[in-house]
Amino acid sequence: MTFEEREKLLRDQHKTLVERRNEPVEGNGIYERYKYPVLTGDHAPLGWRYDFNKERNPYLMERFAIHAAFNSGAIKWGDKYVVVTRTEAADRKSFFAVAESPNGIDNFTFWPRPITMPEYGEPATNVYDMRLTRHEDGWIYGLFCVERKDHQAENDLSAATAACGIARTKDLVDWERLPDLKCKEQQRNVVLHPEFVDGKYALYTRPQDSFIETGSGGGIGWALVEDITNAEVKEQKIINPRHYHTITEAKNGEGPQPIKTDKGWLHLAHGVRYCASGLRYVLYMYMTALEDPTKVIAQPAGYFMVPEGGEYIGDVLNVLFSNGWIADEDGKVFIYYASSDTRLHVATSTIDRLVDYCMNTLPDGYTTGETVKRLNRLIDLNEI
Ligand code: M1P
Repeated sequence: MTFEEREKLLRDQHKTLVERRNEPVEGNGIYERYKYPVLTGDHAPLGWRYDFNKERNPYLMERFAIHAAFNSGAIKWGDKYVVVTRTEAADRKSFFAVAESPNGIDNFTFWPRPITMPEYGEPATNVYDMRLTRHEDGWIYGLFCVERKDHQAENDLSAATAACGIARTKDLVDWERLPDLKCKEQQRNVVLHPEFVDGKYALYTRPQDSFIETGSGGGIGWALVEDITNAEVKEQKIINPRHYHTITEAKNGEGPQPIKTDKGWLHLAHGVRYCASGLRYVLYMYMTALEDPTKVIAQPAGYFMVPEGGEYIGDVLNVLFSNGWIADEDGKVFIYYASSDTRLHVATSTIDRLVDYCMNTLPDGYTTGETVKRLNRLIDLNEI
């Protein structure tokens, strides 16, 4: 194949992938999944991966591999559906990149350049999982995990620390980096609540004893912060605890920023449990009270979404993770979830359906006996 033929093939294949129409798949009444992922590493612009100069790159070989595009923050941007992806290069480093779609379900195209996130303190080894919050103070905040080498354990090559990075922007291109969240524990999955609470910034936290293990960190926490430009967790309370023998036994973490509804705040989160094949990540939902966002008012038993089919397979098997969703003014909700740390998908629902799901699905009773009672209750209803 000549250079020119190969270039044409690459460009045709890329166009076909990016412009592929997505189709909903009939689901469980709560949400619809879609046939194709909305973003993969292959969606990255060809100009990020190839040098198209024939003299410099006579074999037209890939010069920079983009391996994956997955856990993504999401925001409505004018009439566009925008995600800020965790994009992973061949060297295992993640970086943030913005992609937009005209309809939220397909035709996602990356903006011309990845985000150049300013550093704070010791340069991050890795950054990922940005949660976007359009805050009532007028800024758009991106909170994300900042991973650095754990210098207390120099000889352990996998020893790392996790902190919450904070940055804000008005245009998703230029970001002002603020100091990392100060906290006694390590932190991942920190999310900024969109409104002030008691005149303070409010954070969903996830305290953890070490880089992987939450240990004594009992679940999703809540902390108020006076100054977001010098944010410090002084007090933290657990609002959504982990439980033995449930989907959250090993850990849990807040997903995207919560959505305000007239019945309460809708939350999407992930729960993690140990099993013979490792960790299993699934998504679940809960609601908190409008007047007190720390008070859980509904939480259906078990999971909301689990990996299905090809979603099980990827770099980290058996993982669904979500850190982005968009609620349209007409009540439609676009849930961006990633599978197995490899690719990004969308599922659609509505505020009404999600509230109905949360309010009318019975909560976990924590024993087999209670589960059978719940099932019998439904069977009884169908026999009336
Ligand atoms: O590999 C699965 C997930 O592991 C981490 O999630 P958590 O903080 O809950 O342990 C994150 O690295 C996340 O990006 C990843 O998808």
